[in-house]
Amino acid sequence: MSPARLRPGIRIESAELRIVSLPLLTPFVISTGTMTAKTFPLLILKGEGIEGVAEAVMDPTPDYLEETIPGAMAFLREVLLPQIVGKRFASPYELQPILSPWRGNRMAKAVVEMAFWDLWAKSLGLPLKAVLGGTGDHVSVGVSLGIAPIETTLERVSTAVEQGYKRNKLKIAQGHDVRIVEAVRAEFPDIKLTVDANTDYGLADLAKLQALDAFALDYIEQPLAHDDIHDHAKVQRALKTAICLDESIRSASDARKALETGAARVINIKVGRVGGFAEARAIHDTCAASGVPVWCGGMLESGIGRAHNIHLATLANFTKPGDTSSASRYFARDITNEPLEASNGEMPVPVNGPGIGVTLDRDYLAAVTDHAEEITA
Ligand code: OSB
Ligand code: MG
Repeated sequence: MSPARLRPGIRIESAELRIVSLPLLTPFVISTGTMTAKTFPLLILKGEGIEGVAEAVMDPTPDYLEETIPGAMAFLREVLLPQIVGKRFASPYELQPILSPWRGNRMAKAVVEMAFWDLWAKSLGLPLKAVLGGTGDHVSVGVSLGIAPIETTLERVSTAVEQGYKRNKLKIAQGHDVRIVEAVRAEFPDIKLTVDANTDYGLADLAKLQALDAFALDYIEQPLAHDDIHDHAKVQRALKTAICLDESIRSASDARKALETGAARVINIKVGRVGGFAEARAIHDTCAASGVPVWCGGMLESGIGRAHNIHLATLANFTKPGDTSSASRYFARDITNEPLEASNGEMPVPVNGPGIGVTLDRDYLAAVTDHAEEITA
């Protein structure tokens, strides 16, 4: 028997690449800017009569990290997808020789790798969590609350607490930090509370960050620059509160450096930011080996990206509540047929079929697609 018959793999016949735009119910404000719509590339890999789906998390402009949708679309269309369409892969790991030689562009690589994980799990008839090595039917989630006036923030926290969310994360920025945290803590003395600065501070702001030590925060997320680890270690040494790194962690090697230098005591894992599930799991394992908890971040994804996040968050060391709250907090209507709604702070793992366990609402997808193309062999 030829090796091809022993491990036939999946031949990728074609790739459908779209740009989708979903209006947000409420503008989402963070230190780097305001989002009024969620615009994202959607990739559908087709082979053996099955479809694997994933969404990419780069922004239209380089706001969160360096990648952009126009750059990613060109890289996917002209470089990555022509390298995989028409070829066979027996597992997602066989994509690595194609993906890893290219510098950076982790979000673009991730969307290809994630769509193939979904395709592969479906070909095996297994839920994505099973091939990733996760267990359980629910994951704990909290909310991420954009920058808003104090009264609005207090109302939003109150709603999230009533709904049973397991943690409230307040977006902060220069001039919008201690007062808002103080007001929320005064009204909610016992809730699990965190802040996310999305890189708005510098070493010169140490006193402002130290002032946050008074509010029993679970962690302060990404206070310093998106590409910094070294200075976070300096700040962490001067704080009681744990630092959680988001933007700064692009790989397992970054996570190792952050843990070795003491730059963080918690890590936020976003599968898109780190280039896919293989790297996300490597970071998870690196942190687990050091006794450092992780949690699953979010990028206001549609039901497709949320489903990927939820399956990932079933891995054992995701011990802190993630950001994958109910889709209905962001969108009037989602592109998936299955509603992804948390109840009492627990998000059910979607299991409508193998793979990611959600299916595309093709009619609504057509209505919210700005651009669509097909890459064939
Ligand atoms: O830093 O976690 C972040 C959204 C856009 C860009 C960066 C971040 C976020 C969130 C979103 O906090 C959380 C969610 O998906 O609900
Ligand atoms: Mg963050």
